Amino acid sequence: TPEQQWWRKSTVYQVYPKSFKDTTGSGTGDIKGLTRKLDYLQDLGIDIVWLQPVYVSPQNDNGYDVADYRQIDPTFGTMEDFDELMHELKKRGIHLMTDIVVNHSSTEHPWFQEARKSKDNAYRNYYIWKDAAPDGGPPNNWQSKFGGPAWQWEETTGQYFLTLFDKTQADLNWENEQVRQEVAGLMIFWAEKGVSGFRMDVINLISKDQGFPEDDGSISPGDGRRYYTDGPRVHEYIKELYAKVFGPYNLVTVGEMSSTTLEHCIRYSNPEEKEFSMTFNFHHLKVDYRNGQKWELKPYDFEELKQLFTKWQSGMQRGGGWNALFWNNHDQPRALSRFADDGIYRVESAKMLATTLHGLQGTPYVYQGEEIGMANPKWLDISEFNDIESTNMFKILQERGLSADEALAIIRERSRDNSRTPMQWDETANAGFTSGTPWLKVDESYKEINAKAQLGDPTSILAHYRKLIRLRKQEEVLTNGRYVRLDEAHPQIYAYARINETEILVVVSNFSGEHVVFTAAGVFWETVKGKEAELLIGNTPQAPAWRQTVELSPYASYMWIIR
Ligand code: TEU
Repeated sequence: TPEQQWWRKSTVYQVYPKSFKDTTGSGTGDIKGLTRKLDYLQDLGIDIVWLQPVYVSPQNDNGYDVADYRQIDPTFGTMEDFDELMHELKKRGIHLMTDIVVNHSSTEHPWFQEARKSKDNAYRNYYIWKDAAPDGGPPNNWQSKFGGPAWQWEETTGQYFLTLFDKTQADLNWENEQVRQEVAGLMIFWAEKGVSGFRMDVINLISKDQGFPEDDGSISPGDGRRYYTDGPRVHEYIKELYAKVFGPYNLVTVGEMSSTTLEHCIRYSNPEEKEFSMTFNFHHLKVDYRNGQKWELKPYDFEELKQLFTKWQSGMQRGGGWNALFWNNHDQPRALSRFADDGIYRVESAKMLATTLHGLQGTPYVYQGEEIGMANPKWLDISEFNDIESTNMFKILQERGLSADEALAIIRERSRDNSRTPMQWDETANAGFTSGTPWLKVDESYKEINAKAQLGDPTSILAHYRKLIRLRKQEEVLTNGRYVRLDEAHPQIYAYARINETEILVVVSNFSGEHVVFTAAGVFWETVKGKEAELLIGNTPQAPAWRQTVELSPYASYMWIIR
């Protein structure tokens, strides 16, 4: 029912706590820092905060290596700080969505510390252990997503254990009913504390083909993902979590689906399936991967981008699924630098990308800094980077024969650090993020790109996001309008409509630095010609009048509604 699905009109703000706001001078963000900034988020008008992991962790993967699922890591503060955050959020009518990372745990988790002691330890089968291959090597040729083999040798018991990510992130064995009970228990712990929902990390990887077959290299050597992505029992496991936790606590849940399919995402997010509220998929963020490989560059394919948006909008509507809409997150370079212009047309570009995304069907996610137009830092030395994936790949790319400069050029484009530079609050030292030395350099742009400079400015990127978030609540057609693509493979323009019984909403965006002309196709124009169109939001001082041909200046973007 609409009340149960309140989050279909919501906007989620993603907080990467390590880089959000530091109140202790440690150089690392903390929970108190987020609490201090809730008025800023309330002013923006967001409904849900997605707080990324703040649990006990050795921080090898910035908190996605959890060593205690029920304790706050001292780096981020205390459980009292968390309770204060909950209280302050509730006062402002803002919901909290926490991050649940249960495809794997840290090897420092007590479960793993026990499991590694002996083959008959009570916790042994919380993880995935295999004997060495006859040659003594790993059980199969699967590669980790961070580079290198996906198996680690454990000396004491003489077996390998599976690590799809970092070698200190041991995959949990979901075949083991005890593991599933533990996961339900830890989620209930946080649900009892009052969280309104969860983001579930790579949750579509939890069911592995129990034969652990050798990969045939048809995607890339040792890829292996077909043997654990959207696996045999994944929907069964999620339905179990729904029955035990999501349903009883009426939670809003989003699954991060790595390398997934439209068909599975319909099953994961159609309410009748009783699995997730919505899903993240990443296909639109691979249109600049040469040969589908993250670490091979190519200019992004604009037509492919528009086809993917169209496939997922139309497909999920037909199937009754629900998209989590996003350009940015902590694993991706900033979209402003990647798909538009972070130079002279930075402001128009940021607004254009925002309008283009927020006009679609789904729940939009705003990643910290996106709302003020933060862009990729332009670092020149590998020592400035910090992320485990980037530092691993810098070595691996050179082992593949690239020079250090060639490898660095790729890292600069693709590193997850691009989106992890500290939030730029104001023009004071370290952008007001910390009074200490930031764990990752603050980008030089903070003197002119910061929240304070935009708060009172109605022409700012921040004001544009505030307005889009409000429109989602005001305009029903943004929630239930049927999606129709309007541009026929135009090289610079993306245009679409959202149509319901009473209104037609139109979004036209110029993804280029050129002046272009959009012409609404005959059939569509037949349905709207002669009707008044009201401009809901634009990114230029004057918007062109609504007619069949519309001139667009560089990165111009308009949303009209015909009632
Ligand atoms: O990301 C999983 C995932 O899909 C990423 O590894 C993504 O494939 C890659 O970064 C893009 O090339 C989640 C978290 O968002 C990420 O921060 C963690 O590192 C990862 O899982 C392991 O927990």
